Amino acid sequence: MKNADMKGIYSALLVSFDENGKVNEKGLREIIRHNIDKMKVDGLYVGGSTGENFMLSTEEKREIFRIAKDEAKDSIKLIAQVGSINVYESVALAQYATELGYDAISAVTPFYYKFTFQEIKDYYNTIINSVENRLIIYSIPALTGVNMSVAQFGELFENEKIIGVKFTAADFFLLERLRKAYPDHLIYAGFDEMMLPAAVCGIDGAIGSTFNVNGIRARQIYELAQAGKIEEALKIQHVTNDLISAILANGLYPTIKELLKLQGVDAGYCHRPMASADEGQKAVAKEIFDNYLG
Ligand code: NGF
Repeated sequence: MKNADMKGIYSALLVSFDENGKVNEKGLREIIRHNIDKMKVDGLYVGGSTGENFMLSTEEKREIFRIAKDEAKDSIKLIAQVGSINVYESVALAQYATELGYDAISAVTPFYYKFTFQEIKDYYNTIINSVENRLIIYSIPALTGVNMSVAQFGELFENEKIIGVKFTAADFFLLERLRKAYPDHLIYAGFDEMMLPAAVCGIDGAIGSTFNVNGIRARQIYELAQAGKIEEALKIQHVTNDLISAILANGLYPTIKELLKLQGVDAGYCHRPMASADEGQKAVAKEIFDNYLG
């Protein structure tokens, strides 16, 4: 397969902010080190939903790309999510990430306005044709409202620099159809709680928020599924989903940040308007940690 170097388990990187919403560089570096040294991920997806990216200024996005590359260097793969409904911002960020040496860029489907498929295609070709790099489509219909068909993915893949998709959806029929139609394109699972069924469909890797704290189990599920050991993989998916259910019920990103703090990582605050964990959520996070991660 082309681009096989990009296969694997990627944490969707969390970002540590201070109380005023500024990037906490020391904390961000600690989160990156935790992912590399403890979670043993193959790569990081920088600037995604988990990075609270869509609440940030262009300068802050650049700062995060710079810090992540500086901390990780070439030890793991790095994907920069540059998508924005301002395509000129996306181009500038794609150019910056490419200059920094990112292994690939990714862009969320443009959202909020109901863009036509031709507009979406123009967006992706404009971004990737502005750089010497490769691009992974970020498809997350539940948050963007953008649903693309097998044929439309194929039209985007006509550009050889568009090498795959981060598939954050529960539509396993579509996932199977994409796998069959485009065996040479990368497909990453985006929902951590559905990694096993996605792995059975033949994904090339996964990108997830919960891997920041549960990366070891994520790899086990992926590798066991690839080895055909589905029952063993399912047992680990069950524990993983007990953990993910508890995290989701307590608030996704605030809880993952608290779980990192319980391991000595300065994961900081969430970026307003997203609220950080209150005392009740912190207490529940401690229980979650003791039950599943301690
Ligand atoms: O957080 C979301 C939003 N999805 C992530 C992941 O797809 C996000 C997923 O890991 C991501 O990769 C990014 O930061 O851009 C979920 O948090 C997890 O499966 C729990 O539902 O839906």
